[in-house]
Amino acid sequence: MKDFKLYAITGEQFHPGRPMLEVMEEAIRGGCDIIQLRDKKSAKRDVLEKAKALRELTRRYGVTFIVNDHIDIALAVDADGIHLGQDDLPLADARKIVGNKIIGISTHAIEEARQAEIDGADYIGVGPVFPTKSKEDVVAPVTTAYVRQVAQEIRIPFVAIGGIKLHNVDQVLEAGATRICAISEIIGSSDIQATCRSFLAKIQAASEQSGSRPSR
Ligand code: TZP
Ligand code: MG
Repeated sequence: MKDFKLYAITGEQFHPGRPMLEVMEEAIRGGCDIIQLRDKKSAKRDVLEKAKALRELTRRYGVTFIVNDHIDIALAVDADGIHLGQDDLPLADARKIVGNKIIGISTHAIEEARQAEIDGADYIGVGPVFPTKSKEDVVAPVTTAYVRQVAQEIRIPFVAIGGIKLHNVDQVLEAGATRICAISEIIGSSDIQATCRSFLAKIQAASEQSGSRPSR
């Protein structure tokens, strides 16, 4: 898959009165290079319409587009991939349906990360790193200790998620994350582009730091 640095997920509760498409375009203009449609509330046909619109937007900007949960919608709009949780369709079965599209898997413990890697996930989500209100039935925070463990052991791309804000992202980067995902901090921002650029500057600075550290 095309690599990425900053991952934004939709969450319309964070921008009341502002159209989702406009908000996600701001995130892209700020430098987000992967976008996920995550909508647990709307009727399926409405999710489909949003997916069509986001597909058009992301294609225009050359940004990767992922659909959460709905494999059929991902196929219908020719999204680049799907994102699945531990309780969704198993990866091996999803792979039979989506072929070589991207499959991302949420993980909350190293055993889940190892399994996702063995099963052929294209990337994994690692979180929630910190407490978050953006997800219902969320598991306890995995802390930066889990981020560190994944960074040391897992070879496929991973993205840290959950409660990540500009004020705490440095801890996540210090633990070894090189890709960051956020919902509320990005799309709930009054200046989405500036927030994205600040995240990217921190990601870039951390990568230069780790590159200049003498290797043992
Ligand atoms: N999966 C793990 S935490 C989370 C998801 C979808 C929510 C992240 O949202 P926020 O607002 O960045 O904490
Ligand atoms: Mg799911």
